[in-house]
Amino acid sequence: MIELFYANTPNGRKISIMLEEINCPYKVTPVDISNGEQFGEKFRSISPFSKIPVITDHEDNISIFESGAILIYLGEKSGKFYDEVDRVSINQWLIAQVAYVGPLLGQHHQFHHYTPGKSKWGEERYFKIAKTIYKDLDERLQKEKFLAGDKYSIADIATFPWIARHPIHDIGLKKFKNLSKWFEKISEREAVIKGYDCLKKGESIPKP
Ligand SMILES: N[C@@H](CCC(=O)N[C@@H](CS)C(=O)NCC(=O)O)C(=O)O
Repeated sequence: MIELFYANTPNGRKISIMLEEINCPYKVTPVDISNGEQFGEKFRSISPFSKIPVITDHEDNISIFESGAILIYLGEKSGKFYDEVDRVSINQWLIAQVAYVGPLLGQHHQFHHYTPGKSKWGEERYFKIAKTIYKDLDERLQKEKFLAGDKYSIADIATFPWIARHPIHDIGLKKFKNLSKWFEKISEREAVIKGYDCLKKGESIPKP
């Protein structure tokens, strides 16, 4: 049994989607990050930077923080979506997501969506970067079916919930034909639909 410490954010959803994809029994423990629950002593003992997601694998008595490390752990444990022969490619696209795509789109959320008018510089800078990310992902998906190649992998699972925030990006996902097609294809997967709404609140994936 895996316990997932979760909030319904892109980083949280990466893991609920993966757990559904590998058909792993799991329990969701919500962490109310808008009310500071992540700073509690007990949670910090498994999450030194006070961030979700974290998992505790009660079978192996281990807790793991950082979404990329969790996806690798679950990929290795299940033998799914992290094929050994494709690992160099999967690792590149996974690390690009956790180190670049996620954090930079996150800044775009902050300046453009949550605090408009606060910093023109920040709004312009991260809007431009967000558009470049869409363009670069679109170019990659023109060449390959999925980010790491011809197979759906943890790199796609990591990137998908960030693109699912497209309505607040204000870029127009539809304009990016390949990215949009990739997004729609993944949106249709049963595990993705279930994992996206793992709190069973009726949250649905926004269409392009
Ligand atoms: N690099 C981390 C980032 C995790 C992260 O930023 N989590 C956010 C929610 S999406 C969080 O817990 N924020 C609470 C806070 O910053 O206080 C990962 O990929 O797991």
